[in-house]
Amino acid sequence: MEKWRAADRLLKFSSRFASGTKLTCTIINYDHTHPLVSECCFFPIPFYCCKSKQGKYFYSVATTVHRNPLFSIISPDDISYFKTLLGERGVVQDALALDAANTDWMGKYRGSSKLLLQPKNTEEVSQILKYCNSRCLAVVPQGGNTGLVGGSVPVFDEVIINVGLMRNILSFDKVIVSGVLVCEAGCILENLISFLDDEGFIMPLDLGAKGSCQIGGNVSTNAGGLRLLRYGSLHGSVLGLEAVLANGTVLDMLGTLRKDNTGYDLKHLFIGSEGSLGIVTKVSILTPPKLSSVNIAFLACEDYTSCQKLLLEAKKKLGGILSAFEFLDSDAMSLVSSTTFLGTENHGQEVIKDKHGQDFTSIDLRALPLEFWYSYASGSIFMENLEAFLLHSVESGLVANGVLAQDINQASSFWHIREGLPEALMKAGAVYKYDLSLPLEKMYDLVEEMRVQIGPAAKVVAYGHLGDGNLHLNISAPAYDDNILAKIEPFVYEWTSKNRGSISAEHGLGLMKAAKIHYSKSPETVQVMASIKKLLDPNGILNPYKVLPSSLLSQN
Ligand code: FAD
Ligand code: 2HG
Ligand code: ZN
Repeated sequence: MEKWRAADRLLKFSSRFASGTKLTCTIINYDHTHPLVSECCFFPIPFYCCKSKQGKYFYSVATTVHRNPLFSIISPDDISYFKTLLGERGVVQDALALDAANTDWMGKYRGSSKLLLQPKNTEEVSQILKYCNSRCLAVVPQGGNTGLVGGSVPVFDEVIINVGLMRNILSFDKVIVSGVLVCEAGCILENLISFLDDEGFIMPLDLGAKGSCQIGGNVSTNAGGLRLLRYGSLHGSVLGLEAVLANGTVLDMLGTLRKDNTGYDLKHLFIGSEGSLGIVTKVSILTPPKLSSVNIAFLACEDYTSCQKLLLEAKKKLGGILSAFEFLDSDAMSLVSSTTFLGTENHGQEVIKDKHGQDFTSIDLRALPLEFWYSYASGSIFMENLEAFLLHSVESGLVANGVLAQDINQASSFWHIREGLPEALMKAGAVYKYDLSLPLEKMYDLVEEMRVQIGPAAKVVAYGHLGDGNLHLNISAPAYDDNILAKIEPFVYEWTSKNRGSISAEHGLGLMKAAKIHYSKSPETVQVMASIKKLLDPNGILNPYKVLPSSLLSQN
């Protein structure tokens, strides 16, 4: 078939490398059809934090956190007030539901809140916060509870506020300003993706937790995900939002304009502030048109340097049509292979055959140690570009092996491998997660140094959004262990800081890294952040102990 000419040749060339491949990579061109990740809900949760006389200690945090004594304890009168305001349905005290809401996705962070509130509209959010502020009741805004830094669950007894019942799509303008979606903050990302798909558009944001996370949570974490390379961060695509401040004031910044330079653009304060400045209640977001077709390739490279060069080549040759360039290393691949079903018929073996009848059964994806992924939009002309690019990459030795998806099922199964990693790590035991931005040329040095630093006590697994310079460094051990943690921290933060990286590329600081912010931000910058926090939330009731060091906020 003419269409697969280059793929056949790719296979032919790559078969020379099949046995000795050290690293693998994936190239993808695929945007809206990968599988729904329903497993991103709650898991049976082990109990990993404990109380000491000094306060609460988290194995993954390495700091002891004290309850702020200025915060009130919830009383029966408070419950009565909330029932009058929200009705019985909006006031959740059921033990099972509270257990789930108190525990984060990883089962690492656990609070002891006695109350979960579910407002139905902005006015109710406003009334809740006004009341909590007057009573000095601390609150934690919660979305889909898929955050990975302990930001979405209470530390002690904070009231949990979840806007999940606020899930209406308010408008979608595909005529006047093409692609502006306005919705309530509780909309599940996956539902927005489906809605837009029917309209011929896509969300500029996609991530493995899409089945559970809410757009309000995405905005509040400034989530990055799998499409940032092409569509940029939410600071670019969020056109406006509505947020409620700690004292109940509703800030209407729900613009839908592409351009608006009237004064300070305050919405940006709420994008990525992790619920520490206000509760996001509505969002307007610019969505791009759906791509006419998508292609995905899963490629193998001999080493990290080749992967890095491949990315640079891809950016140069495929430019704006490249949608994603993801990678995983050999330890990540063997982990996901051992815990995730990687079928056989879905990986292209039957479809991609070269002229001599050789097929991909001789290049079993499960045996490939390191994967990179990237995607780009295409009509047939683009497919030709991709094939030409792959062929050139094979001939120049950057790509050692690989496969192009032949249909949506194969593309889905490629994504399934990449998106299955966080869950595979959870299943493997205790995991220390680091989400770092690093200069590309240094990125894998850290992984290798970490392996030396830790020795055989734990497995160092690396993957991430290579196209965005974002490494997900995961250290997997049979159980949480202070000795392991002492080998990781502060080493990982110091290394990142020394190389002018960021200790939080996309997950935020949450509880895990609130006290570590100085590794990535200057003292003066952190001080201004603390001033903004104090201005907008003088009693500090919004998501306490998170984002900024508590020591700074308690100062006058
Ligand atoms: P939650 O986890 O509930 O909350 C996260 C933070 O936002 C908390 O601090 C919370 O207080 C605050 N918050 C939530 N809702 C609101 C609101 N309405 N107003 C104010 N504050 C609020 N992240 C990425 O960036 N890229 C990825 O590729 C990615 N992949 C993931 C894959 C998996 C399998 C999992 C489990 C997580 C992944 N994440 C990723 C992390 C997480 O999913 C994102 O941070 C997501 O945006 C969180 O949304 P959520 O609704 O679950 O928010
Ligand atoms: C991803 O890219 C998420 O899959 C999770 O951001 C990263 O598991 C992680 O460390
Ligand atoms: Zn990520």
